[in-house]
Amino acid sequence: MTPHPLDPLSADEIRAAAGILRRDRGVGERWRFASIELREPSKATVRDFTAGGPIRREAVVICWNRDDGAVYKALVGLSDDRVVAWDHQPDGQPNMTVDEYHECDEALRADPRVIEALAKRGITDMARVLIDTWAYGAHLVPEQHRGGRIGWADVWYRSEDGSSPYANPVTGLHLVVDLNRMELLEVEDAHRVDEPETMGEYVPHLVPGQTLRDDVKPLEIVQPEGVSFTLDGNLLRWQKWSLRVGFNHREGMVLHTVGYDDGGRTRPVAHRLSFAEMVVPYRDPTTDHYRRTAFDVGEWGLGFMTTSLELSCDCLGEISYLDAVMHDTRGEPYTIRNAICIHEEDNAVLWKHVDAQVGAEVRRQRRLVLSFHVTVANYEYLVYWRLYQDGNIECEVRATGIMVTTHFTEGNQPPYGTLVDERAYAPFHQHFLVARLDLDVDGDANTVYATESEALPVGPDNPHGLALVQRDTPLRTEAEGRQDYDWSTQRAWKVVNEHVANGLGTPVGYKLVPGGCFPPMMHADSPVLRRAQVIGHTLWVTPFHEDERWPCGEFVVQSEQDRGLPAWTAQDRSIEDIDVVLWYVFGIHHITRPEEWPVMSVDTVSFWLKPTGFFDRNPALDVPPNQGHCHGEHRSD
Ligand SMILES: [Cu+2]
Repeated sequence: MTPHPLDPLSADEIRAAAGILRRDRGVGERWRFASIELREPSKATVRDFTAGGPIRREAVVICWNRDDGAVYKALVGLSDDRVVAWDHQPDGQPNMTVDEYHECDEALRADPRVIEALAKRGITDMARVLIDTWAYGAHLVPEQHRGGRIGWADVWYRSEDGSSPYANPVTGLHLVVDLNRMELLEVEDAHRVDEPETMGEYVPHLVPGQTLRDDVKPLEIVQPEGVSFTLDGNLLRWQKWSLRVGFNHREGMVLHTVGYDDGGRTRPVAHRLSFAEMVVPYRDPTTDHYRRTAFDVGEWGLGFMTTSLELSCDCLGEISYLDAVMHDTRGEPYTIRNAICIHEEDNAVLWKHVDAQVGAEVRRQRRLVLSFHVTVANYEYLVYWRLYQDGNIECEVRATGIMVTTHFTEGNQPPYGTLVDERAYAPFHQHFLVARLDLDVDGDANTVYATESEALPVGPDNPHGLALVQRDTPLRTEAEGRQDYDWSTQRAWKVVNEHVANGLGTPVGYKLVPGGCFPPMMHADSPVLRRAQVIGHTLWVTPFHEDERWPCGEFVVQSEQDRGLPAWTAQDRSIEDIDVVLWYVFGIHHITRPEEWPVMSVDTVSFWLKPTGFFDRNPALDVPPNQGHCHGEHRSD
């Protein structure tokens, strides 16, 4: 493999970054490392890099001292073994960590007050109890604990060993904990509900009377001559596409330098594609749920939450995997085996026409899929980026896992969810995902246009009222860049390079075709919306700035207000003919269903990036026919 400046940090580099801070900044035993990641090289460095050239490696580290709560952000020079910057962060709580989650569960299960509260409910086997710690907004932290690193927790229990904890919520019992001292601060024993007879198990031997279907025959994917892509380190090439695969603790998989080969020249499409935030507000104001707003990217990190993928289960066929290197709060690296799956899929027909003389001319569509899966407590998110032979890029997210449920007493079902089991409802909630799309369409001087259809009024030129025209409106400033989906005009957004024309003489572009967008449906003064103003619009556009990465702010744990997009865009900078970043908000408005219990089949949403005048004609004309009779010349009659 050829090293590249965009390669994620190795285990040795992570260890070195932590070691340099321990040595030079007195980072001791009572400290935790929240994150250690590559400081990505500038665009110019990436553009000018040639294989074998010198590489300067730097790590960005967030760490804090548990004794006084002081948070620091460091830039560590790995190439020259020194601390380049060491900045105190007075108003930030770092991301939640895996170590805290486990330590908190253990500490609270051993606490006499928790044991007592559970005993009152008839639960005495503490080995079957799971305590799920959540972060929350500053406005919800009890007054007397403000300023600390505070979590709140739900309690769940397994009815037998190996059964699902999420099958059995301990309704009405919540804990507030100081995460730096690992100390229980409050036991909120709000109310008790007599346990209903629910069935929340999904593992076959735990489902009463479960027999599995016996009519599912094997379906295998075979590629006898191997795959059509190559992977050199993190450089991936497939069907004229090329890109670099990155990975970090917060965004999980990142796609860098996505380009398409056009007549021997790699034309840039995107500099960087990733998920920059996910906001999941539960829309249930009752005691059990009013704190439940997750920021799965900013609080927990899609990288930290990534799980290993298994052949023939998660991905079918000829698979290449990439591992990911993460770290614990002591700065010790560990490897997530098979974190990213790369493979080709057949996707039915690409194009087809049947002509009376020639017969059928058909091409199969093939796509290259890069995916990773995360598990955040009860929920799974499966992320798929797909490249197509005709220049399309599709980003799909599937949500699965186990819904949060709560029990209620007969006749008292809250209206904020759906009945899914006996006296058990699953609260409504929303999953807002923010895709950060740093597009570079044939270079970085781009302008975004809102592109909309307009039906013209009836008139002499339009006697039947049929005339439809397309209006393209340039978005010139950040204020204009705040856009909402409009069903009535089929609004989409086109990223155009005015300096490059296609063979037809029109400027080249890529269109963001929206999908899965929905409004926040939240009062303007809602403290949740104040922390996540990004969800107030479908699209935001900013001029590229390397420090502008997190739409709800760098530190979202216990945040009061959004210090990301609303703060940056308040400058109302020009976004015309410049290196632009698109922030696309989509996701799932999750109105829960009985069929999603006790385990939820995937709920799928996606959006597309489609070449729009980027090519002169269909770039997939040259896709060869499959063997078989899908090609006119093979006609037998
Ligand atoms: Cu959901």
